[in-house]
Amino acid sequence: MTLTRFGSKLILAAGVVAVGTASSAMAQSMSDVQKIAKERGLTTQDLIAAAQTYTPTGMLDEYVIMSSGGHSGQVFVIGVPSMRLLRSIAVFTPEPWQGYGYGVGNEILDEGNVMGKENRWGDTHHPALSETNGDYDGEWLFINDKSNARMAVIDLRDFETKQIVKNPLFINDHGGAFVTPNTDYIFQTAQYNVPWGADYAPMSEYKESFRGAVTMWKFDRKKGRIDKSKSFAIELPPYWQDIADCGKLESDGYFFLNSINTELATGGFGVKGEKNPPFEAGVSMNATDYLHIINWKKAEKVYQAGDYTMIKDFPVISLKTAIAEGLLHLTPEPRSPHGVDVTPKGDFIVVSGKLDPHTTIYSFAKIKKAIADKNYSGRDEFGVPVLDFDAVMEAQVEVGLGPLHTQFGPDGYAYTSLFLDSAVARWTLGGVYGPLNPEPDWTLVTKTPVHYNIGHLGAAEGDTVSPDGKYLVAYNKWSVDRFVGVGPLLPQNFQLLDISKQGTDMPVIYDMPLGIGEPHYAQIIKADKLNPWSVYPEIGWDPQTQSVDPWAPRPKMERVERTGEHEVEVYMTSVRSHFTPEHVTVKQGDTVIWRITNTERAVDATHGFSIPVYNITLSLEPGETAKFEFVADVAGTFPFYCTEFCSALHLEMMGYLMVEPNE
Ligand code: K7E
Ligand code: CUA
Repeated sequence: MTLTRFGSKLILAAGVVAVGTASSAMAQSMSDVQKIAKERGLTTQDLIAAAQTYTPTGMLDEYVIMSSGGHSGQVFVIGVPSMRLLRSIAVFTPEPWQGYGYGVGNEILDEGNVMGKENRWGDTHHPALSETNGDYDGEWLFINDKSNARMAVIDLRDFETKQIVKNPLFINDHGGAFVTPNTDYIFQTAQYNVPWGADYAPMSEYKESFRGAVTMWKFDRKKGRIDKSKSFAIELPPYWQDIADCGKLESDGYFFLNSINTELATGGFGVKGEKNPPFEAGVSMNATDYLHIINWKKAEKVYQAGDYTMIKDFPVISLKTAIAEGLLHLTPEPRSPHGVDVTPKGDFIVVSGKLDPHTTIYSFAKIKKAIADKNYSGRDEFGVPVLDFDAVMEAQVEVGLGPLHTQFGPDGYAYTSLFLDSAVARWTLGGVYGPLNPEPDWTLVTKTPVHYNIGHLGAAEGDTVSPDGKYLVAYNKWSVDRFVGVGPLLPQNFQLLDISKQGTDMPVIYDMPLGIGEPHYAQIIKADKLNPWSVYPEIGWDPQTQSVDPWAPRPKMERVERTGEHEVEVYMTSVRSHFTPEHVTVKQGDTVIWRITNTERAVDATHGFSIPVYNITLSLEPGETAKFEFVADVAGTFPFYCTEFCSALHLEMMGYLMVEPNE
C-alpha cells in the first residue's frame, strides 16, 4: 500500500476520532493511525472497514437486526453497523434478568405448554416483523418455535413477549413466521409430519395417517394478540413443508412454500432387519420436490363460508376441498430446496435447492396463467395439480454450491447464501428491475467468501417491497478459527458485508461472535421505524395488558394485609433506594399475593426484586407493576433485595420476608 492512498482514505476515521476526544484531537494525526495500524498489522482495507463500523459512544446505529436465537428460545436485538448486542428478548425460555418465568410471565409460558407438559425452551428460527403494505412498520414481531410448533407475539413498544400459541395440529414447524403484507395473518407450516395432534400411529401407516398442514393465524392488531377463534389451517400432502414466503404487490394473496421428502420416506435405518434408506438419502431420491402455491385469500373465503372440518378443535380445510376449490397447486422445484423468496415487486419467486448449484426463478405471471389454463404436467399422488415446470419457470442462475436463502437490494440485485461454498452471491434480477437491468438479464455478478457455512443472510429491509441495500449480514453457522478459543462449543459468526457499491466490490467489514444459541433467520429494520417506550407510559402499568392496573400499589397505599385465614396480600412500591414496606411477615402455609410498582419516571431507573428459596426474580422497569403469588411453605428469614445497581445506596435497597413457623 502506498502512503498517499493510506492517508487519503483515512480522513473519515480521523474525523471520528476528533469527535470522540476533542481535547486531544489536535495532538493526533494520521501518522498515529498509521503507527497503530502497523503495530496491529491492519491493512488499509481493515481501517476503512473500521471507519465504516466503529461507532463512538453516543452515536446510534442506523439499523437494527431482529435475530432468531436458535435453541436459546429467545430473540436477539443487534445494532448495525456497530454489531453490538443491544438486548435479548425472552420468548420461549425463562430469563432471570428480565424476570421472565420467575414470578411473572409464567402465564405466557404456560400458554405454550404442550400436551399437558411444561416446555421451557424453544428453537426459534424465523422472526417476522409486522408489515403495512409490505413494508416493516416496527410495531410487532413474531417468531416460531420449530421444536414444538409454537408461535410467539412480541410487542415492540416494550420489546416483550405477550403471547405464545401452540399449534393444535402439529408438533414441529419450520415455515413460520411469515406475515401477509398487512399482517392480517401469520403463517406456520408443519415440517416433520405426524398424525393430527401428534397422536400415535405406526410408521407403516405414514401415507394414510400422517399429515402436512399450513396454519393461518389471524392477528388482531388492536388487541395485539393472535385471535385463535379466527384462525384456521389447510391440510397439505404429508411432505415435509419447509420455508415459505408471502406474496406481495403483484402476487399479493398468494403464499409459497417449499417441501422436501416428496418421497414420503420414513427412515428406520439402524434398526436391525430394516431395509429403508436413512432419512438423508431417503428424502433426496427424487430429482425434484414441490413448490406449493397457495391462494390464501381464496382459502380465507372458503373458511369464512364454513367449508372446513374441526380437527383437534381447530378448523381445517381438507386437502380434498383445497384441491376442489383450486387453493393449492404444486410445481416441481430442484431437490432438497431450502429458501423460497418473493422479489420486492412480487413478480418472481426465487427457490434454492441445496443440491443444485442454481437458483430457480418462477414468474408469478406465468404461474397465474398456468393456473388459469390448467396447464398441468400431472397430479401428485394425492391428486394435487402440478403446474408444468417449463410453463412457470422464468430463469435459472448458476450461483454456486449449496444455495439456501435469497434477499434483495434496491437496485435489482439479489443475494443468495451458499452454504457449501461459504459465500454470498450477488446476481441481477432480470426484467425491468431498476437501473441495473434495462434488459432482462439474470447473471451472477460476484461472490464474497464468508467464514464459514453461511445459513440465512439478511440485507437491510431485504425481504420487503422496498429494500434498502447498504448492509448485508451473513449468519454463519461455523466460526472455526475466527475467535479466541472458548472450548469445543464455538460461537456463531455474524459477518457484516458492505453492499453499498455496485459491481464486484462487496467486502466483509465486521465479525460479530454470538455465543448464545444458533440463530437462523434475522430481519434488519431501519432503526427510525422503531418507536419503543423509554419508560412505561404511566405509573402502575401492567405490560401484559398494556394498560394501568387498578390494583397497582401506589405511594401511601403500601401495606401487608391479611385477606383470609391462609392468605396475605402485599402492596409494595419501589423507588431509589427503598422498598416500602421493608418487613413482610406471613405465616407458614400462607398464600402470598405480592404486588410491586416501580414508581420511578427516570429513564433506566429499573429495580430488580428477588426472594431467595421461593425462586422469585423480577425486573421492574420505570412505571411497571408486577404481581406474583407463592405459597410460603418454608419457614425462615429471607432477605429480599434489589438486583439492579440502581443507586449509590443500592445495597440498602432490601427488606425481610419473615415466614413464621407453624407450631
Ligand atoms: Cu436454518 Cu430458515 Cu430454519 Cu435456513 S433455516 S439456515
Ligand atoms: Cu433498586 Cu438496586
